[in-house]
Amino acid sequence: MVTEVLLTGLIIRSQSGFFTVDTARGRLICRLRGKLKQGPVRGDIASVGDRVWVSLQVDGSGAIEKVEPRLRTLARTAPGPKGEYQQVLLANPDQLMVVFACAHPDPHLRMVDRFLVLAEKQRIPATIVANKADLVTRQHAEEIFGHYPALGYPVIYTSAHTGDGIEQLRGTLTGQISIFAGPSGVGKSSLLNALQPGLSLQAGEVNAITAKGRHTTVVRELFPLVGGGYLADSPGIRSLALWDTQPEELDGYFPELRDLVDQCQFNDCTHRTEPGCAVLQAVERGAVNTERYYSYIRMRFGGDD
Ligand SMILES: Nc1nc2c(ncn2[C@@H]2O[C@H](COP(=O)(O)OP(=O)(O)OP(=O)(O)O)[C@@H](O)[C@H]2O)c(=O)[nH]1
Ligand SMILES: [Mg+2]
Ligand SMILES: [Zn+2]
Repeated sequence: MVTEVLLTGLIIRSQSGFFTVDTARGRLICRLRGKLKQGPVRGDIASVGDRVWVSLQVDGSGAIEKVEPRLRTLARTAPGPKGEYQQVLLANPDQLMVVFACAHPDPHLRMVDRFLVLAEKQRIPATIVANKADLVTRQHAEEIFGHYPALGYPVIYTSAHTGDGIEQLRGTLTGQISIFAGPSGVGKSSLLNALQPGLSLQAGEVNAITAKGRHTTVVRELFPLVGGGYLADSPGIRSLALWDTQPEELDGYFPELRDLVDQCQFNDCTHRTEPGCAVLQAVERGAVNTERYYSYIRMRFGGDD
């Protein structure tokens, strides 16, 4: 009887059914064992960021025998032919780096807040990267992003051009599995390159795929960082729909509202016109940021972003 040698590893690349797995014995190109594909498939079985067990094959490749349960998942639930399907954007991210530019393009705070809600929903810690800080004064940048740290979202002001803030960014990324997400043109790939020259060339291979006419981002590759940890780039996202979020859930995804809503006079309060609304009172006395309040209302009741 042959005892199989099993290695643990991390999927760092996925392409057309082939997975590159980082193991203690180097990188292995692996395929998924057929047995893993049996049964009803409700989502991606293996994806970049998954921790897996791999058996060595005689030809030097590997076979993925087992996928560890995910600690967290950056995913979207999409309607599919056989019901809902969980499309994994990145498995096991430690943090979501929400990248926006201080200018060019001007930051769209409703969109920043959508990313933060997505992070809250999936229980992924989020940090805001305010890039292109060279284009505005620090005071102006802080007028835009200054209210976020108090909500639990650190802000790192960076410039991929001058190098400002890059060391701080590097410190936050080291040892973690992180992903850059944000609109197009804000400098995600430039930051990657500023952090580790050469990476952004490869990052050009990252694809956006189209599902049901909407663009979404699937991470195809995690880049190992020299100081430890991994970083994923992603193509710019034009709009961020929160497919499977119920309006009432939103209260829980705004840290500054979470505890307030219980104090509203009516327990079905919509926080728009009701008397005795603790949220409106907090907005009036300046305890809740007006922009954040409007983001909440837009997300809950719709309206143009
Ligand atoms: N002034 C200034 N320009 C920057 C900075 N970072 C990036 N840029 C410029 O902004 C443009 C877009 O940069 P990218 O790195 O391609 O932006 P991206 O976020 O990767 O865009 P997508 O891949 O389309 O999502 C390029 O012309 C960069 O040179 C910065 O810190 N300051
Ligand atoms: Mg890019
Ligand atoms: Zn209320």
